[in-house]
Amino acid sequence: MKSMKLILAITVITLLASCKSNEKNEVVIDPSNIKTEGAPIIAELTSPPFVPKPVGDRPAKKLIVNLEILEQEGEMADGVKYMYWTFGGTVPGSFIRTRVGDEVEFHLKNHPDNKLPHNIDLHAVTGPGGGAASSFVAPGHEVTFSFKVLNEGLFVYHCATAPVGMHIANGMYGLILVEPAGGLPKVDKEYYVMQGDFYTKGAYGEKGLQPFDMAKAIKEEPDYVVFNGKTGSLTGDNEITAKVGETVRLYVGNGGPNLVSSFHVIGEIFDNVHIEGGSMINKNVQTTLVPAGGAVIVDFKVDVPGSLVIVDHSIFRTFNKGSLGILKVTGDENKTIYSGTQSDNVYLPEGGTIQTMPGNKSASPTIAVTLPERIAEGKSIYSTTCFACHQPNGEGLPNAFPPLAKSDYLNADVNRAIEIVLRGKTGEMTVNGKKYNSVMTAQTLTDEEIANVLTYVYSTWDNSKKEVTKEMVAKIRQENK
Ligand code: HEC
Ligand SMILES: [Cu+2]
Repeated sequence: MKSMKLILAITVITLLASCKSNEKNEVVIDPSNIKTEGAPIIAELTSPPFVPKPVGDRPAKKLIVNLEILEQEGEMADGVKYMYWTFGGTVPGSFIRTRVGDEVEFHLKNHPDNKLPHNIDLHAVTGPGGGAASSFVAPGHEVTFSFKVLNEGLFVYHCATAPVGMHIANGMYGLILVEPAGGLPKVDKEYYVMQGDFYTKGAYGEKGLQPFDMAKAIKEEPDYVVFNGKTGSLTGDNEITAKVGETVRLYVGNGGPNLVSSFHVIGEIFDNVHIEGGSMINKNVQTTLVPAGGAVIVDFKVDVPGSLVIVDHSIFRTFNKGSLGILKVTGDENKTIYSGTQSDNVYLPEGGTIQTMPGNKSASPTIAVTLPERIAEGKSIYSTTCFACHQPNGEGLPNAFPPLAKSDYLNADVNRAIEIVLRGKTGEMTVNGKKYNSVMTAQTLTDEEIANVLTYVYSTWDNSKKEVTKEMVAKIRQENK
């Protein structure tokens, strides 16, 4: 009996010695004293926009991370190729999910086909260079280092091999999440979104393999600002989804290398934001800053159906450089929360005159000769110029932008369509039985580009397959000057 008490007393004393009190006098366990339990486990790694399963209530463990560096060509935008350097074959790199107290045994492999040495700096690591000092690895080699996970939060990792800026600019970044003991509160959907800025020799949309442009990177003038490594990574077939009534958590990182992100979801309010990925929670936030080399965790409940648009609210980046994604919410309407349009009157702040879009000149020198080439060329013009209003599949937006898909108005008169793209259009029109009265800006495109984009539009979405030539456009440009 006596000896039992003694053992108990000793245990309590040792426990207290490894704990300390915070300001509120609650006992906090020093994470460096959390013991790992059971056999080591291999970390599940995922590609964006997905994240591994939550840690839940598993104890701290020895966690083995196997990450492979791959230098590989990918597509930044339609027809725009880029040589990405990646952690795990994607930009951003594989998502790593841990909990406080884990002992991570990190295996970093540099694929033998790669040209350069690399390393990794994990912002979740307490130690020189965040691991960079111990992880420098040549092509065809593997290095191993270990660290104890001490601080909870969402952390960026990145390559830190000279020239550091260039390795990051080529896509060498990702996120590592450290959950508290017991895990983060449960939500219905979780996604991984990471912003990055890219610097190419050619202008936005210019075709072909685009080399990295160091001068633009130093001036901090990116051609592309995108989520998950490329334009369109979160639109069309790649949209992320949720159902009405579900809670959604986004793990949002910013690889930079240069720009700070004003992260915003159009049509939502963040219920909770882990500011800068740490433990402080802000509530009811519209736009949150994500520093370069930083992250945030946001969550919100989706209450009504629709397409929520994920943007960097430095808004030219969104509409002209690619930082646009969609969270598609399906389910029943709730007219109390959102009524839909109750009345629609035309309001034209600039007096309704047609303006010209400042030269978003696609410097594309490609000369399309055959019909398939012209359609392909037209498609890329469409997806950089027209899609923002007429929508990716030509479906338009009710009361704002008429559809180009199966459009009776379009198919009825090709010369009128040319005229509209050439000079813009305002005034009432009826398309497929619905009235529109808005303004389309004149598009600063060459005769050839107009011919190609219209040929593309006519050849898709059940339209009349009419072919538009640059001579037809030139004639109209001459006629109604
Ligand atoms: C800034 C938004 C915007 C952009 C960009 C835009 N349009 Fe439009 N477009 C409109 C609006 C608004 C109308 C309806 C104008 C009106 O109500 O008078 C329209 C009408 C049209 C019409 C006639 C109506 C129909 O549905 O058939 C055609 C054809 C058309 N646009 C083609 C294009 C093409 C091709 C491009 C890209 C080169 C383009 N538009 C880019 C906003 C835009
Ligand atoms: Cu590198």
